[in-house]
Amino acid sequence: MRLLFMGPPGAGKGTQAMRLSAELGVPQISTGDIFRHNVAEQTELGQAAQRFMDAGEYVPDEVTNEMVRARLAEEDTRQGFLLDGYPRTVDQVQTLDEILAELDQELDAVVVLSVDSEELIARLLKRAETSGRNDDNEDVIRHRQEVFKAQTAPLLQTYEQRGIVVEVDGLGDVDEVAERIVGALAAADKS
Ligand code: B4P
Repeated sequence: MRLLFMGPPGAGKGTQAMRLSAELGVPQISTGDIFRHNVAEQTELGQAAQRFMDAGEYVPDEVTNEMVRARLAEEDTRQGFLLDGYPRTVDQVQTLDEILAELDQELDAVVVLSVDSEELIARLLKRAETSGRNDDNEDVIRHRQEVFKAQTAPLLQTYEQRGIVVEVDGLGDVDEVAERIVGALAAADKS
């Protein structure tokens, strides 16, 4: 199973991807988590990413693409993977296509979580109380929503044209949304 999780910041990508990856027994690859880990460890990659993340901007494509290319070359992705938060730009979509072609792999589905913007902001402000993330404050949260609308939302069309989008309502409690995702993948004959 090779899946992408897409949706605006706060839609529940990370939350749901973690659950589904455990259920399916395939790795969750969250570009945000990998960046945060590198920032915490103060690696070169972390230093390259930090100022973009703190400002709510995307990390440059060259940096992000190389990181994903290296991760998808690892052995544990052979039976499948769940990409969470990648691709987010046109360039990343093209690079992912190239990487998968080189590996002779194809995506099975793109799970798109939709949630209205005020709920997104409320969720992220709630997370801000405990996360310690520099990008969880109201101004940056609002900016991240704008960046998503401008750069990532249009990419959905590309995957819609390929007929692999599975849209799921992300409102409701975490268990409810998880059930919806599994049901929607089954209905689309993707599980
Ligand atoms: P991410 O780590 O992907 O952060 P995010 O978009 O905010 O989503 P996240 O997965 O954390 O939140 P979720 O919706 O699960 O990216 C952070 C930064 O990294 C980006 O701004 C960028 O700088 C950089 N980056 C990452 N990928 C990149 C890429 N491909 N290219 C360039 N730069 C990149 O959950 C949010 C909150 O909602 C949580 O607190 C959760 O508990 C809560 N929640 C989830 N489901 C809920 C539900 N059903 N009900 C109530 N609350 C819920």
